[in-house]
Amino acid sequence: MNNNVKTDFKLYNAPQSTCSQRVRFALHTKKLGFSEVLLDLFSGDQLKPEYLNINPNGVVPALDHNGKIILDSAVILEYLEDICPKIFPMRSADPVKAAEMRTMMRFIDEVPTPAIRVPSYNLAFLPHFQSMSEEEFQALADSKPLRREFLLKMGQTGFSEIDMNEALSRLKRGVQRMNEWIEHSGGPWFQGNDLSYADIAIMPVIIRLEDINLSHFWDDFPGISNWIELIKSLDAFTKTFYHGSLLTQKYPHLSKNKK
Ligand SMILES: N[C@@H](CCC(=O)N[C@@H](CS)C(=O)NCC(=O)O)C(=O)O
Repeated sequence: MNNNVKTDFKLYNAPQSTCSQRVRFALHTKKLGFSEVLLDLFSGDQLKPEYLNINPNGVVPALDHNGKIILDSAVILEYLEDICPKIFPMRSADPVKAAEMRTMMRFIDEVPTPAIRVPSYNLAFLPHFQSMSEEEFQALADSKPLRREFLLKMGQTGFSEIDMNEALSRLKRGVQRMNEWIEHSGGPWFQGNDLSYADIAIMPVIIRLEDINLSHFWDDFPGISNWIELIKSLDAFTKTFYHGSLLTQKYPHLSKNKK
């Protein structure tokens, strides 16, 4: 711990939220103690006025550091590096390498991260949305500052096969790009020998793919299997993915889809 940093961190997050998992992982890796406020996304805690005061986007995570609110998981990761650069650095001091890492993170947030929401929502939330009246569903969509159109596109019948195939194609492109990064750097991580925030940014997407039985996406990429084994061996991983953090642990009916 950097002696100048007071460890008063409060993380508003949700166990299965992939964006929250990024931040929990980084906090654990840097050994920054934190308290948690767990939100139930299913029952809409993220849309309550008291939380919207903290994060007007109505999504998790949000980090409260000594009363200062930091929003957006990718921003929070780099914030942690800025305030605590000495313990387990995960961003290179070389500006070119740091820029390369940020380019990877932009790609991750552009392509695979939004795509993983499509199968996740169809699997986890559809039965709940189907049980709502049309008015209730419209009201729920209207209450979401960031995801109104996403929810309306999904509708109460779920994302169409076209939408699902599009998402799966984006996820496959994410996996392919990840493989290129590992091959280009020589691995085991995206930038070589050191774990970076780019690895952390995609990690929850990969774990989700594995959880929903799509790990065959990297059958031809041993570098990715090795990357997964390595990340899972870290203490921060076990702490981040405590029981209940996987979608199939929260919604046991999904495990039936598992081979
Ligand atoms: N860009 C934001 C996205 C956050 C986000 O989408 N969070 C999801 C969980 S991973 C959420 O809170 N969803 C609640 C909802 O859609 O109502 C970040 O990375 O922090």
